Amino acid sequence: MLSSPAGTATVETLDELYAAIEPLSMDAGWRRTPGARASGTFEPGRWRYRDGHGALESAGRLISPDLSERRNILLTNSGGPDSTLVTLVCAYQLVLPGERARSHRHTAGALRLGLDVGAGVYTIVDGVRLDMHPNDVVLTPSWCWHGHRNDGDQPAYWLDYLDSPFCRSIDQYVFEPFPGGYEDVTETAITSPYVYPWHETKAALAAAAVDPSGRYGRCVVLDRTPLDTMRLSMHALDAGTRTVAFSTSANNLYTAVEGRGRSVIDGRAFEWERGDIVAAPSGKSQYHEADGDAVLFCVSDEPLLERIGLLRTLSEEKSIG
Ligand code: 1HN
Repeated sequence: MLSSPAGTATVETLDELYAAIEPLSMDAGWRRTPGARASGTFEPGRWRYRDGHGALESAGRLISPDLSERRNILLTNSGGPDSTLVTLVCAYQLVLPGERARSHRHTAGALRLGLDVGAGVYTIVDGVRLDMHPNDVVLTPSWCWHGHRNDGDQPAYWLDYLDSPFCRSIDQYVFEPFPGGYEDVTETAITSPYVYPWHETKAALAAAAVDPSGRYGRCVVLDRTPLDTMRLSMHALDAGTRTVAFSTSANNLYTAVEGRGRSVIDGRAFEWERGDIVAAPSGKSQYHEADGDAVLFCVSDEPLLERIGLLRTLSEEKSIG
């Protein structure tokens, strides 16, 4: 027989029951409205590179990576202050000429897209120097050591994408500083499974056929080194293209790499140009319009949802309830 020292079996009213179980860190399930914690708290949004660039110019005068680990500006959403979408966070980062940002590693997987990056800018991943150029995508998969350096004479601006909000949500965000702070370069890679150079992506886009669903333009998936949590793809939209609207349970971050246009997310139009980010939260309808020839980079949490059996893609007519 279980005994009930706190008197939970003997109370006479519901209020007494609530009072009796509260100090036990328990609550009555029926006090919560069914569905009240359903998803849908993340807002569609758009962040401008010119705003991120301006903030980083100021940050460049006010803070150094020695003090801050990283000089970055996070793109936040009212759905969660530390994330851009529920599983993903995006940030603009600046490394000034001559600067280095310490090496560290974390369980979160990360990648970068070069924006304004001159010569002599690189990330050191597990001792390997990976040079970054504009529009290159450079991976630092989960638990790889990584630090950044700018040996050139131009400020380097890029975008970071991480799955850290997902890792935190399942209590799996572990962070470790590199012993001594700075990892030495032991090897310089000409090519690397972690780098998608823009000249290769551009050539692949030029050769790609328009996807028959009309949702993605001419699409190239960057999957030489597939990540467990993020799917990366580049989408070339020829001038005047309007993609076919769809909604998906995946969370999608679109970055304008080239050109101008707009994305319509859940009926809201967000204009974009190079370096701008548009966030399409799970379940929201989405399509894009390109004014001139344009390229969009998409970072999606599709592989994560696929693995747990929750990836659903719906056409425009239906919506995810
Ligand atoms: C991080 O480690 C980097 O290593 C960039 O460059 C952005 C945003 C949130 C958490 C960790 C980097 C980050 C980050």
